[in-house]
Amino acid sequence: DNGAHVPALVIGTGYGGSVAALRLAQAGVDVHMIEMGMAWDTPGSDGKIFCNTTTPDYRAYWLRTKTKAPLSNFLGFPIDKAVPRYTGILDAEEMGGIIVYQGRGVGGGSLVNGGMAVTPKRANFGAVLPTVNADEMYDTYYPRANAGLGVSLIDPAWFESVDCYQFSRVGRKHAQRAGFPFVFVPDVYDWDYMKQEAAGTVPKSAVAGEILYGNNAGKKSLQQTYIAQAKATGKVTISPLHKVTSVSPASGGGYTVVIDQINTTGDTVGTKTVVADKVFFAAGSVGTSKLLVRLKATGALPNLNNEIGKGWGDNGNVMCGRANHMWDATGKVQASIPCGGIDNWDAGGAFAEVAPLPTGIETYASFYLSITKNPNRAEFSYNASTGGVELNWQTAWKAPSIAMAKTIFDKINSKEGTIYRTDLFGTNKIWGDHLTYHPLGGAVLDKATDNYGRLHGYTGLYVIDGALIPGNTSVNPFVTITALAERNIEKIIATDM
Ligand code: FAE
Repeated sequence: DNGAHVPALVIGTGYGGSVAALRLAQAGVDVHMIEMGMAWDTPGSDGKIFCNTTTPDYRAYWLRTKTKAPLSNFLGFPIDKAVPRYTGILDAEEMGGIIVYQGRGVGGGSLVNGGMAVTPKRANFGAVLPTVNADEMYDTYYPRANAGLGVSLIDPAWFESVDCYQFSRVGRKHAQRAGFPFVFVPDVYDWDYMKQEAAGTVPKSAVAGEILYGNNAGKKSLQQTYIAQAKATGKVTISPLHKVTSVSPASGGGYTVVIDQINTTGDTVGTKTVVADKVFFAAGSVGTSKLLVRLKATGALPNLNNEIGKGWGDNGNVMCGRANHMWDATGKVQASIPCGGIDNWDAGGAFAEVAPLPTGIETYASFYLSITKNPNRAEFSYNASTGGVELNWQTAWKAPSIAMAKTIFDKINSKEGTIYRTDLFGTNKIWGDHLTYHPLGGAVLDKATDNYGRLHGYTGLYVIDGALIPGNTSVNPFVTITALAERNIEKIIATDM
């Protein structure tokens, strides 16, 4: 409420924010979470909370009048269509040289993502978070994060037989014939539920292609895990459709936090001011970076250091499709949850997820999201004339990612006698090099903050989300974001609360 004084305020309800809220509440601290997106707990007129990937409606996009699907074209036809402007679930945020996809709502990215829950190989961890003790992470915090998130593996026997993973078995065959290891990728999807979907005994979600705009069943988003546990403590309050616009030192100690309340068309309908003893920035890599860069530049938090806004990367994301021969059909029905990847990280700098193309028709296409060791890093800066925060990433900076992904797919194509699809990202365009699903960095651990996320320059301000991670995790990022948050909040509770 306007004028309230709260012990701990968390900006954002994604992975970092949910971990912070749960652990603070368990330690007896009252927590208020502020979330600009919707609660996503009420069905629409079709009886469903979320819309399907193939039929995006008002619920699909964050304040857009036209959809912005990651795959823009199919067989020569543009896919995007008009939708009413609404505080929908997926934000396709255009940052100049890159579109950054992010989840909006209580649960953040966990609402829209594929649920792929991957712990980096131990040998690669030193490059991911060089100042963090790897023993502690692999002995304590990765296991804690995996347990908290509800991570598990597909039943390998079921994988071999079920129609909806034919695309993945074809992906495995092609990988292995070209000499690459295929690895199963753990997920937070409830695999027993998916078995029942495939058997036709429960309402279908993944098997009906739900992903990107939310899953109506089966996926354990943060709403079902960390946030459910946090609410059960009775010490956590969540305010959806509230957006933090300012944080600055309060005269009597603590921080004044200014919050806009918005409606479902994105208009501000009220402004509230609260004072918080501690503030946790968990607005995601882009959200946290944009806030901090603006607050430093405009004099609200002038003592933040010069590392603010730096060290941003795209986790090397790049997409492509391959056209298979007619004898390598990938299946009309494809589960929207990927379950396998091609690991060429050490030799070629690429880890490629075998991804579904849940179109409902046979496409004879194999589709991949590669995570690559792209070394390029961008920086956020404040534009005083527009009042906006910009990111200097350039599309051409994806060139190393394409070269790394080609170490896998050129070899597969030459072995199979196949070619790349050129119709998925435009006309005559092979590479989806215009986007990322995995924004990381902007307030890097041990640079903008100390080694536990305490922001330099201000006591009681913390970063606890993907902004801490310097641009790459070698695999999908949310398990690492969660594990790092578990590590940091434990230290913060022990020493600062
Ligand atoms: P995040 O989850 O983005 O949460 C930040 C929250 O803060 C959001 O709910 C925002 O609405 C909210 N917010 C922002 N600004 C404000 C403000 N000013 N005031 C109030 N609230 C605000 O942050 N990762 C994987 O590991 N495996 C996958 O399979 C995977 N698939 C993905 C698929 C898609 C389509 C997308 C978009 C992402 C995917 N990711 C995946 C990435 C993953 O979801 C992402 O790394 C995490 O969600 C980031 O967690 P954070 O806690 O940093």
